[in-house]
Amino acid sequence: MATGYVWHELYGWHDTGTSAGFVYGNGPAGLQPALHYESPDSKTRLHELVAVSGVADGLMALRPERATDEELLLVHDRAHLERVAAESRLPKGGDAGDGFSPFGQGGDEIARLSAGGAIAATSAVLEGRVDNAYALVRPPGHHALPHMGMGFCIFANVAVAARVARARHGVGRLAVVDWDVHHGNGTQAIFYDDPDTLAISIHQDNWFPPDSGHLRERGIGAGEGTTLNVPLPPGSGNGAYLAVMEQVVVPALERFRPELIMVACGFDANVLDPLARMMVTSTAYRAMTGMLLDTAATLCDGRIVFSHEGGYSEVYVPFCGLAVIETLAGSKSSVDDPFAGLLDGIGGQALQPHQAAVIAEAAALAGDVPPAR
Ligand code: 3YP
Ligand code: ZN
Repeated sequence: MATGYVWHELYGWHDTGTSAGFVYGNGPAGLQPALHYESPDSKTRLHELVAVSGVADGLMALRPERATDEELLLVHDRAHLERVAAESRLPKGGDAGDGFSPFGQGGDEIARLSAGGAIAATSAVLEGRVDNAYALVRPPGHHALPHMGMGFCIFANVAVAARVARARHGVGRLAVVDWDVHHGNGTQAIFYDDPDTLAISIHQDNWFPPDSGHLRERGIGAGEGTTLNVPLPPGSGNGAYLAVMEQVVVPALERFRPELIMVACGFDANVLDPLARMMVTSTAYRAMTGMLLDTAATLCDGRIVFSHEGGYSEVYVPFCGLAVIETLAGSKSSVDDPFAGLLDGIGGQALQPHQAAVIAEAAALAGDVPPAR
């Protein structure tokens, strides 16, 4: 068998247009339009590096299909679907809800293809056609809420695929590990009262969305204890992220014993990212992936699915992504990360005391994750 890999050319054609970074441009107001931060480059260049490195030769290409109404309605309400569809027919497209989530004409179909990519990867893993899978999808999904898109996200790719896994493949307990640098608020909200979904998010403390992703947000009702947030201080690097994996994520997974692990795999905690202030390099992304693979092997027959989220350094995301995909495939290409030699050694990469304090608090909460019965 092999590692499944989802890509579609239309992911690179999702049109976020021009913006002043992430706010809409407005010349007279002083907001000179530039390329939107969520541009194709970090994703197309990762896809091209996967090909050029030869890693693609060992992967099983999975072709996505557009998520259907039936699939999207497992998470979203009909009004959201109708609004996106209507704006997607306009000559210049529209916005999925919060003013931070633009799309061009036809954006509905591309967003459906993105959710469909997460579904294709998940189905291939659950049907045993591949060992594990990476869905290099765009637009991202982890901020999207049932009634609206948010933070560059239109549909909740991972949550939709999770619900499809339940509905179609009989998956019961599943875990989502979100290491995008922003809080996975959409995933959290969707599964907040669900005792069968463990939603873990590691993110930069109180960045986006504002006032979201605190340690105290732990789920509600029957879902109490199945939401776990790790809000790291800005400046956290490889040492902090590896400590989170060791002390929080892996122990929480071992208690919860999911039948499937899904990873909301953003790369915007990387040291060169313009939309966050963390310092992770490909070295830690490789190690974190290895830890999750080992955990999946122990807990759930290796069933693990990665779905791409944010990450905006067009030069560095490809090397971080390659490290993850190589690890999934159990191989190492001849292409080395040329930045790691320098960036692994910069000041602050080791775990700092103020980071360890937050991690210790989260580790205590991980000890309260409801164990599998
Ligand atoms: C959305 C608007 C300001 C920050 C931006 C974050 C998008 C992202 O990468 N989310 O994971
Ligand atoms: Zn992000």
